[in-house]
Amino acid sequence: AFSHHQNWQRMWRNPTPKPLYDVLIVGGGGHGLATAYYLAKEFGIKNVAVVEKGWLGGGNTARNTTIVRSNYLWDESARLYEHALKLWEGLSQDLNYNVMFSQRGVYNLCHSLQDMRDAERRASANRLNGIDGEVIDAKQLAEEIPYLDCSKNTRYPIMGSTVQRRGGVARHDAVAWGYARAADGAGVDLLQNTEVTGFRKQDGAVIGVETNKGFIAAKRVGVVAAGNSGHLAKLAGIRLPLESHPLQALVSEPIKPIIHSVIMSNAVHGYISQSDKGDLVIGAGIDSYNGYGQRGSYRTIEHTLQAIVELFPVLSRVRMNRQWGGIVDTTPDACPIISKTPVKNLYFNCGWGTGGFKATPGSGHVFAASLAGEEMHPLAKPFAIERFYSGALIDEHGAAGVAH
Ligand code: FAD
Ligand code: PYC
Repeated sequence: AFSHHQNWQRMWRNPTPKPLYDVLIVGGGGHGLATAYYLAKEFGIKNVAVVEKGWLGGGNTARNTTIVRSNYLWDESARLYEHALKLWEGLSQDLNYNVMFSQRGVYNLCHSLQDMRDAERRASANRLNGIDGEVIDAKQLAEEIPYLDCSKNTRYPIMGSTVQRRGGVARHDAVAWGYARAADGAGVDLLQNTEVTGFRKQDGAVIGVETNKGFIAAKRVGVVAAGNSGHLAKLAGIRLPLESHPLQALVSEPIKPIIHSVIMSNAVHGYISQSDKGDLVIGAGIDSYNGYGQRGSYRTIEHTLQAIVELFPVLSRVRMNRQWGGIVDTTPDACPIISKTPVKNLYFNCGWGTGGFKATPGSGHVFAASLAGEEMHPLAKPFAIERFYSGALIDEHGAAGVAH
């Protein structure tokens, strides 16, 4: 069957590391690759390497459920995620790679009067920031999502929902591959199977990284390692307010199109969309313990599926095909850290927790700008580590897709 699949071109080179880079990115997930791409493309810094301990896009980028939206409550985060959403809207063209961004709408269901009040507040805050947001009642919801149980006979009856119609889903692997190919084309070295094991410092500044393949010197180092960020910070002699938790997802056998949007409920605690292939893509909350194993516990799977069947009783007989986990790095205020550190020339971009896929283009763009200049990008400034000392936290627990 594959006999005619010959002479395929490599998507990117497999280069030998140079002795010195202007910028070295630790972590070849979507955020790291996007950072490298924008450094080369927009900020003219082409002597860049991405160092990845495994394969490109094999971390949370490959493990997430691909929900993209920008309906965050507070100005700081709404602006950052909206910056990302605008980049999503032109990303396939920009990368010349189909990332299958599908703006099919994201619904956040309300099951109580307080949910409805919170929904009104968030949608209003979104609109004040120029972000689309609506609140609809259960009658309209039932018309828009016919198989959703909007009856009064459920344990937690649905009263209404927010909807961000520009939200949706994308193809996660394609995002990593598209950025990787474009970064490589712009001259970035993508160094796979290269694990950072330490940071070399001189006079309080980082001067490069120790890896399983030897030392690589760099003028600036940006760490974008998601669930492993706390560990890397420790190697650099820094403590970050991060906890690493498993977050699971699962997909069903493929079925005919039945769910045309993304539906999330923080009350019954589950969310669902349907991939173009027909699989139902399902998830819920983090596993509560800390850990680095990329799997989770059965209790969480059972809880998740209870929630999905509560929302869509019609799915009760659908069989699940696969389940997996990623390791998410959560912060006390459910917001990322995009920051310089006490070590000169060492930057961290982490703490995206359960919700960083949607931010991939925006995170990469603002991080690249910050690494290229002396000042952090204005959209990144509120997310500095200093907020945990000053108390200027940005509490986005309410807008986080999954509770943690
Ligand atoms: P990653 O893709 O994890 O990349 C980090 C990379 O760093 C990895 O490839 C890792 O191998 C590498 N690395 C680590 N340590 C080292 C080292 N020492 N040396 C070299 N390389 C190293 N977000 C959403 O917005 N929407 C969703 O629907 C959503 N669903 C999710 C569902 C699940 C099950 C999970 C686990 C996460 C979900 N997320 C979602 C969160 C999202 O996946 C992440 O926030 C985002 O993908 C983080 O991207 P990243 O590039 O920073 O991390
Ligand atoms: O942040 O929207 C989100 C999300 C959904 C599922 C996991 N994270």
